[in-house]
Amino acid sequence: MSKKFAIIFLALLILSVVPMVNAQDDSNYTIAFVPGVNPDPFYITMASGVNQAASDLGVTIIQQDPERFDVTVSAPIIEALIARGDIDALVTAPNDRAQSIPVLQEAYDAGIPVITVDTFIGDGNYADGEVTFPLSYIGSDNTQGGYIACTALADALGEGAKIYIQNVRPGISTTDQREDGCEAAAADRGLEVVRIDYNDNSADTAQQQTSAVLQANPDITGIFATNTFGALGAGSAIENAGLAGAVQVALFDASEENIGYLRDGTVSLVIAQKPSDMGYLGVALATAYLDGFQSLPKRVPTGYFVFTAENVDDPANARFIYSSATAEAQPRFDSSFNLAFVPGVNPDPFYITMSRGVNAAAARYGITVIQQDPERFDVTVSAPIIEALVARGDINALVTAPNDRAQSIPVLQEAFDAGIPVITVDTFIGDGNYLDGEVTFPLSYIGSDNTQGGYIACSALADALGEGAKIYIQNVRPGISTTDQREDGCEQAAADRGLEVVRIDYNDNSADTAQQQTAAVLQANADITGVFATNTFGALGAGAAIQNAGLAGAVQVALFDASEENIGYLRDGTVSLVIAQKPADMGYLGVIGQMANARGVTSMPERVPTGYFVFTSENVDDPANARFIYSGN
Ligand code: T6T
Repeated sequence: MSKKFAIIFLALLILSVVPMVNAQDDSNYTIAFVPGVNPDPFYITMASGVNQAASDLGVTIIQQDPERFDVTVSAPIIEALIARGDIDALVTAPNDRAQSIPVLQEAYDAGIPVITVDTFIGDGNYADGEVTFPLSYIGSDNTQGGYIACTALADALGEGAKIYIQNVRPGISTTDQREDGCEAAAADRGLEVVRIDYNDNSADTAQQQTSAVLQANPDITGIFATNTFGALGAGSAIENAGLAGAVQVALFDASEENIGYLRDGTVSLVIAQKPSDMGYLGVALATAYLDGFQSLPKRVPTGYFVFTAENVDDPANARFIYSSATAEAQPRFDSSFNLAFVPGVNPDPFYITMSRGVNAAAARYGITVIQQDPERFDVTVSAPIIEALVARGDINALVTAPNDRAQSIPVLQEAFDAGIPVITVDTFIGDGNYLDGEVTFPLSYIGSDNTQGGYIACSALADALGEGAKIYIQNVRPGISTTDQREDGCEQAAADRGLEVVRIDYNDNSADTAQQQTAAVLQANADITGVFATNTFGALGAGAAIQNAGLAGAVQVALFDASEENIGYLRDGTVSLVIAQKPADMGYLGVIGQMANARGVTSMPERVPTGYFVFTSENVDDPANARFIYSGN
């Protein structure tokens, strides 16, 4: 790297190590938590997660409980919270997917960000569905839950069996979907759903309804109860009718009573949701948003544990049983918790910015960050660094950007095998699908959708240049997950829009090399009118080459990464587009994921896409967008 580039990056590196102002100083946020109803073991357990996250992150919770699962009860509670004027965010389980919209819209319009937990409003698709103002919907995949329950009944009863569904009330997103899931399983497995009753969330009503139906239909051999209260009532009815074992029963929600029905043989299956995870992640993501790190996943599915007679007494599974009292928060983490952070390389404005997010989240938790920077984006440099960290024996978690999707696997496996949970940020290993892909041991992959990023860049070139234009791609090195995908995305856009990719060069992450290559290609191919550079260093070199050749404006250039230099090229007209990733968000959410995991949360999403901001000459000087320019402070 030339002296000029080195000085620039060194300056940025120095800025980044300036001690972070503890994010907690001026932001002990007040977060309102409004469950669906209480007392309810499900929401009582959720509150344990809410309170633990609040303690870990240093925020204040105001919990207000509706006494009935009813929007006419919860709406006034939320309106009163809005009227207080001191609520920074709202975490709530809306009682009705349609009727709860107005009051939550009111909160949003009052400047209170909303996260829904357990239930959702609209169609639950907050990315581009009926309702999009909530930040995230964190909860079970309830259709899947109903399907699991009634598949289990089918396994026990066989095709042709007759079953009965005990549900709550139409309009509740969760129990509506459980009913749908059960009916889908019944259709797939040849069960007949004889009747569905709605108990309005009353165990007494559920018991009376179930007794009457079993009396009137002795050929019903299976029952599915879609939530705690229906389960409580159905279980009592089965017990009172002396039908334990004669009727197979699948219950939703692992309250202590429902677990008791499993232990005494009254029911055969209890599906546990993870309400504590919902609560913890709801508060953690709300805090991230309020801290300015706003790339929250619009949907966080929180998974299940399925209890049977065989596994109900295993102590390892006790943590999935709902509690009848909200647990006291465990003591906060402290500086003895060592989180290792290994960027892809430094100095690099992208990773310098990422460390800002890492340090902000770590300051909230009061933990220690041990940052070790590879001096080259190269696994032969980063692997020994990670090995040395593993050898220390005191690293509790690792957040890193692997340099190579294949060659970085062994050292990260070594960390995992040593008991160090791994989260990858920016880049991934294997195919990046940590749920059921080539490599699944990392907890999560948090980073841009890079294929989309490359597509955006070269679609913009196509918009400016038109069909038939010839373009050049400045890339880094094959094997880097992110830049490989950006190249793929650009080539897809070129194919869709009739651009010709004349040449692709690889600069090995050197701005000097990128500059020499770009200058040579532009000299040899006067008909190239578009350039796409896939990362900071390629952008820096390509921009310099365009400037030196006096081609600013004559050649359309799309750059990845919003370093100060690349923004400068946009401002002086050298380039036409700069795509900003959100590295600080990646860093912050990487720490959240690790600390949630350390608290026993098992629902961190395996994939968290962090989005983009696309700079053009029209929006680059808007102060509201300055936060997307890479900087260490
Ligand atoms: O099943 C849970 C929850 O998921 C549902 O939305 C409402 O009922 C419960 O709270 C259990 O009572």
